[in-house]
Amino acid sequence: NKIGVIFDLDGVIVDTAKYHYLAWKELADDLGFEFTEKHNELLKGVSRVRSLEILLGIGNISISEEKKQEYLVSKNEEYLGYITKMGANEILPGASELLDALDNVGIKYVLGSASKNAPLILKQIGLYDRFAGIVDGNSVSKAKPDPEVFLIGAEKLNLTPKQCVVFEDAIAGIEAAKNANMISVGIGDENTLKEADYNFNNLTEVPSDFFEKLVTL
Ligand code: B16
Ligand code: MG
Repeated sequence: NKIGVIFDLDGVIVDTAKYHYLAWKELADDLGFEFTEKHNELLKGVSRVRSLEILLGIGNISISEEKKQEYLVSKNEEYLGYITKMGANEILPGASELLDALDNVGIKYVLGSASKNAPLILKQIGLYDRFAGIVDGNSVSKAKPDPEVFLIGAEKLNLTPKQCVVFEDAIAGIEAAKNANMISVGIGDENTLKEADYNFNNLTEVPSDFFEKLVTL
């Protein structure tokens, strides 16, 4: 009985949601409507294209496909301005320690993120080489809650879905893990992520014998 781990990126390893927020807010400002941090919650774990659609819905704005493409590019350029300034100090509490613990017991892990910028972010924070594989927004055709991203992750781990443990902060991500038939761990508010098999407020709370216990289940 072997297990492997699939980590979501934003909200689990780093908090890039705050940079997504700033970049989307810039666009909303230009378009002349208010975009709050509460609105931003709706974009967590959701693809870039879908995020734009939700944002435009909030502003009650309809625009051409061409304009949409333009906004997707400008938002990402703005976002990259923040991302390229990131460093290892932005790794969320408990993440490095958890990866160390997995390395020590020989449990492999891959990334399963909706972000097309995931490789860049991992390089910025110095964790890129640690992962056995990276599945990001460039490698999937269907967004979470579709299980595709995690199923490709299982292939990279050479494991069956039931042997995979997914760490996620978004409802759509927990749903995707369930749809993939994997063990799901919700990181963040327990009430929001109540569908998860296990819940922790953050990675520092994951007990040191967590994986050991899973293997013997
Ligand atoms: P990008 P995750 C997701 O990352 C973010 O939570 C979501 O807000 C974002 O829209 C999505 O990545 C796409 O990001 O614009 O960089 O391709 O949580 O799946 O790691
Ligand atoms: Mg996330």
